[in-house]
Amino acid sequence: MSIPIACATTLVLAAGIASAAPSLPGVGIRHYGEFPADYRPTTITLGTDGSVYAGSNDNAVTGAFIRRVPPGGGSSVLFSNNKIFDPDGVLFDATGAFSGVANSLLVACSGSNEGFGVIYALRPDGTQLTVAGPLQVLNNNDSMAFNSQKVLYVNVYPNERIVRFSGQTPVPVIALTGTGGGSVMVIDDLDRLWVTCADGSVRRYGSDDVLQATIALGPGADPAVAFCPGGAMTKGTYVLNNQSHVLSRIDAANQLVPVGTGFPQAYGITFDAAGNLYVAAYQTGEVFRSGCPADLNSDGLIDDADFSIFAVAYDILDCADPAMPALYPADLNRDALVDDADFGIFVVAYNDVICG
Ligand SMILES: [Ca+2]
Ligand SMILES: [Ca+2]
Ligand SMILES: [Ca+2]
Ligand SMILES: [Ca+2]
Repeated sequence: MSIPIACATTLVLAAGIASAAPSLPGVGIRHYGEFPADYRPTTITLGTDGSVYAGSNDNAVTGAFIRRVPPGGGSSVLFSNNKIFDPDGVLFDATGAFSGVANSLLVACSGSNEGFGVIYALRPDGTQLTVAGPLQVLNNNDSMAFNSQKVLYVNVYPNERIVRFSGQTPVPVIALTGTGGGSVMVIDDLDRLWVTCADGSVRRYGSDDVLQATIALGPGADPAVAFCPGGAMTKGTYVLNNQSHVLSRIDAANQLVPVGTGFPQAYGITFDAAGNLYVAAYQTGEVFRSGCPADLNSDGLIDDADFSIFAVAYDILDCADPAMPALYPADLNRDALVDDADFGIFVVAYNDVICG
């Protein structure tokens, strides 16, 4: 009987390795759902009910359906009733501030004419209306974000511009000339706008649209950004380096504080209101979600392998000790010590066995 059990264990471990699971020490991260392998999620956004919507970089001339991973995770389901051409950018419009339709999904796309862009809204039933464009000032627009006043900003990559809507009129407000153009954009709780650029940097602009900081990650970093409001993970703006596959928080001094490793190539990253992280892998469509902190080796199981890692760290105690494993996975309450407080958290999670 031991042979089948051993085989089953090996298969589970092999599957974990094959998916190149990311690691988020002290927080945990696990498989949550998946889009089709060829979906190429480029932006993701969360619905009020917890659905994960993704824009697709499927540039088929016939268009692509917008899909969502349902609340609680699992395989994606169709959302849009019709195919949409070049639907890279998605942003949930919970209040209907931009679309006029509560709980609608904004979709930023190329127009049917070369050099133009359009923003659609998908109603909760998946039907579609045009909200802006087609306009040259929105040329092939993609990443979108709301500020605290629910004013919409849109990245217009080919124009090397970020556009802000004044009512329904798009007005260019930030020039990204010389950066290679913007990619992923997010607005934090202070209405500061963060945009990743093709030159491998993250640029931060104040609510007055003035450049405040340029954080260079390297020419090949191809980064993505997201803002965490606090809670399950420390509040702040996070950047994923798609060359090193390291996720870092950007601290108040604009320094990168690494928090996770082994991430897949991804541009669709976001946080929910409780500070949980969602990541959609660009190449595979796999969706990861943070959580399951006692899974110290990030294999989806909570077992004796994790306890062994915990026991070693508990004996070392101080995260400043060079012997402590990198990124301190056993410091579950993130206070720089591995002690009885962490053990209390570990024991509760250990009883769950499988990351739920
Ligand atoms: Ca595209
Ligand atoms: Ca596009
Ligand atoms: Ca584990
Ligand atoms: Ca601790």
